Amino acid sequence: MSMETTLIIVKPDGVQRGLVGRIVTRFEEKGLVLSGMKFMQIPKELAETHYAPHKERKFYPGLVRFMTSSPVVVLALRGINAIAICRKMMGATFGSNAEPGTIRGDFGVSNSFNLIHGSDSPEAAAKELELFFK
Ligand code: IDP
Ligand code: MG
Repeated sequence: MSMETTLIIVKPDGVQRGLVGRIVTRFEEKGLVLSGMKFMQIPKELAETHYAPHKERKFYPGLVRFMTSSPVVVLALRGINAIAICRKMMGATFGSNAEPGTIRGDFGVSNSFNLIHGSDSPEAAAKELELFFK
């Protein structure tokens, strides 16, 4: 177990649906420390770089279009095991099968519009934090 910082994005659907406060509250109540937060519209090039590991996937163009379509809220959250804790709190990728009690499980059924992004490893977190919080 180690002290980690992870990158979370409340995606365009989460902002449009007015879920930013409730999502941020869950992380704050868990005890993670908010160490960065900004409201922004992601430029196309940044979205492409952020999702570069999925470049060859069929859903990639649509994912980049979605992530750049309207503003998001980007968070840096710090705590012991923050990366795994946040992934657990987000729930499975697809809203349609995410467990109740998780963010994706409680607030949506869509598979592509799934409210939230969270870094999935220390390497990804370092890369993503550098991209969004230079
Ligand atoms: P994750 O967000 O749970 O880490 P990834 O597999 O890294 O899931 O996929 C990144 C994002 O791409 C997902 O959050 C979702 O928005 C989108 N995505 C993943 N798989 C599909 C798919 O099969 N169809 C449509 N969108 C997808
Ligand atoms: Mg991922």
